[in-house]
Formats: sequence, structure tokens, C-alpha cells
Amino acid sequence: MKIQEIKLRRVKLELVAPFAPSFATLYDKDVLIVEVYADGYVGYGECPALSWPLYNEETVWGAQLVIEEFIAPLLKNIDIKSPYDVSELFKNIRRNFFARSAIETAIWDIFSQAAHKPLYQYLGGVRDKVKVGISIGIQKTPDELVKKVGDFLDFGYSRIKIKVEPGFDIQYLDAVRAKYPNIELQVDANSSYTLEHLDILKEFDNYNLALIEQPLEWDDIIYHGKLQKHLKTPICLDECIDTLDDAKNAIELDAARIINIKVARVGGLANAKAISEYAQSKGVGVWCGGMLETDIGQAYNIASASLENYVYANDLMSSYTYFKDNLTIDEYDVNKDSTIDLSKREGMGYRVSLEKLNKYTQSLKTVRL
Ligand code: OSB
Ligand code: MG
Repeated sequence: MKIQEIKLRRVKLELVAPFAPSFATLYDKDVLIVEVYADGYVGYGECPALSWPLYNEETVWGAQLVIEEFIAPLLKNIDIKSPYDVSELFKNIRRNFFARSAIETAIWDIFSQAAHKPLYQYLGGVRDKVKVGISIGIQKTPDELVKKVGDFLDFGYSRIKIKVEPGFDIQYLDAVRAKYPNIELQVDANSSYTLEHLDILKEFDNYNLALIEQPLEWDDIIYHGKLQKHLKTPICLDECIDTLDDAKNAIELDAARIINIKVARVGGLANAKAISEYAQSKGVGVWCGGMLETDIGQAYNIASASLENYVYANDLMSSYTYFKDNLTIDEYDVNKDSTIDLSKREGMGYRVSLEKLNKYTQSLKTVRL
């Protein structure tokens, strides 16, 4: 398969409500959608980097430039034999995993279309529906959080993840547990604590949490291992697992008893699968996290969650939970048992609406190879 052309679109979608992890508040999502044209096929991919380098080092601005100037040229006149070969082509580019993933996933779309298979089957997925949960940003008051939790439980999400940071943690957990003593609950700190907060971090053990996600520095593995010795609640790493080696180091140091694998953060589906299989060989279960992807990016997240070792509920949601509108025609919803069905359509599984894509496109650049 040879790529002839790549279109890079900056697309802006409005959120239903502001979303606040510890590091920023998002009101809308400025994303990069790529269209890869190859041998009569079109594959879609998404780079979900944020507008600021506050989650990790990437930004949507930088990713666009890196794809245009450095990633696209590597594909010129290359006959790609398998989607598993794509990361190898990009291996000399340091990091920039979100940018790499946009192109890599679009190539998976094309190969699974050409094989006449739904992506999840082509990837080797073993289940046709995946467990889902919701991620709730930091709220102004504990009461507001309790109300949001109730709304999402009513909607069908049975696993709730709450964003926390120092000062917005114990009181909030007290309030949620007072009303909902038995729900499946977990927290995500997005690197807002240090070991100086050890006393507070130990208190998390009192709330029967499924896991604590990325409490310490975004690029730290060693101190997470030290912290785990003081906690009963399993530590789950997100930000600092970008490569298979990161996963090996984290498991070796007992810094991650669970791993949140984001397709985009690890540079695409082949690496997500490799990390998941390695973790499985060590008895470490994984789940799929997200970066507030549009429904195009979510298609790949959903497919990844069908792999065998995705044993925990994933941060996946119905197409209208975060965004006022979508980019695909085939909307999907959460079932009553907090699952989402895998699409049986060939390729990534959801037909892109060109009308909507054009409507929300802020700028478009065509790169011919
Ligand atoms: O840390 O998981 C995170 C959103 C933006 C950046 C980081 C994170 C998140 C989420 C949203 O928690 C989860 C999702 O997209 O489903
Ligand atoms: Mg996280």
C-alpha cells in the first residue's frame, strides 16, 4: 500500500460542559483530523493532543507541524506491507507519539477496510462489547460532584472516575461515598501530588477505590514505585507510559499494578497491543484511557479495548456525552450494562460525515507525497 496524499484538518468541537482535569479547563476541543489517501482508500486518524503542553509535552500546533514536516515525508514512495510496520518507519523521530498515532491509526483503518474486516477483528480483539466508565472533571463543590455522579449513573455508566488534586480530594470522596457507598470508583490526579502529600495519599485507601491514576510527576516511574509501598490501593499509570520499555520499567519497580493505555499516547494501535500483551504476561491488567477524542479517535480506542488484557472498565463514552456534535454518521451509545458494542463495519467502524467534518474544519492543508 502506497500513500499518495494526506489531508490535515484542524477541527473544533464544542463541549457540552467544561471539563477540568487538575492542569486546565477545556471548553472546546481543537483537534487534528488526518485523512490518508492510499490506493483508492481513505483512512481517518485523530491527533488528540491538547492546545497546551500541560498533560504531556505535545500540543495540537506542534503535532500538525511534526506530521507535515517530518512524519509525512517518511512515507513517500514507501510500500507499506502491514500496519505493524508503521511505527518502525517513524522510529528515528523522538517521542511525538500523539502525532505518530494519527497517521498510524489511519493506516490501520485502510488495512482493515482492504481486508473487509471490522478493525477490532483485524487487530485481534476477543470481545464484541467493551466495559465503559465515565471520567468527571473537578467540580466547584462536593455537592456538584455528587449530582454529576448521579446523572452519569442514571445514564448507564457503572464505573465512575473522578479527577482530583490537592484541596479537591478527600472532601469530594467523602461526599460521593456517603451517597454511593458501593459504586465502582477511581480517581485520577494527573500528576498533581508529590511524596510530600503522602498523608493525604494514604487517606485514599479509606474509600475502596479501584485504583489511583498517576498521582505523581507526569514523567516519573521511580517515585510511584516508592509510593505503592505505602498504599493498598493499586497505582495505575497514565502519563508516564509511552513505550513498551516504560511499561517494563514500571512493572519491574511495582509502580503500576494497572496500566491505562491510550492509543494516541503510545503512538498507535500496534504499540498499544504490544504493551497490553507484555502487561498480560506479567499479570498486569490494562484499560483504555482517552484524551477527549472525537468519535473518530474514539473508534480506535474502542477497538483497542476489545483486546484480551483490557480487563478493567475503559474511559469510553457515548458519542454525545462530551461533545455537542460528532464527526461520524454512525453514532454509538452506552448499553444499560455500561458497555459499548463494537462496530461490525469494515475498517475503523464509523462512517465519517464529510458534511460535519467540513462544517467544523477551521483550516485544511494537503500534503502530497
Ligand atoms: O488523564 O485521563 C486523563 C482527558 C484529557 C486529558 C487527560 C485525561 C482525560 C480524561 C478524559 O480523563 C477521559 C476520556 O477522554 O475519556
Ligand atoms: Mg489520566
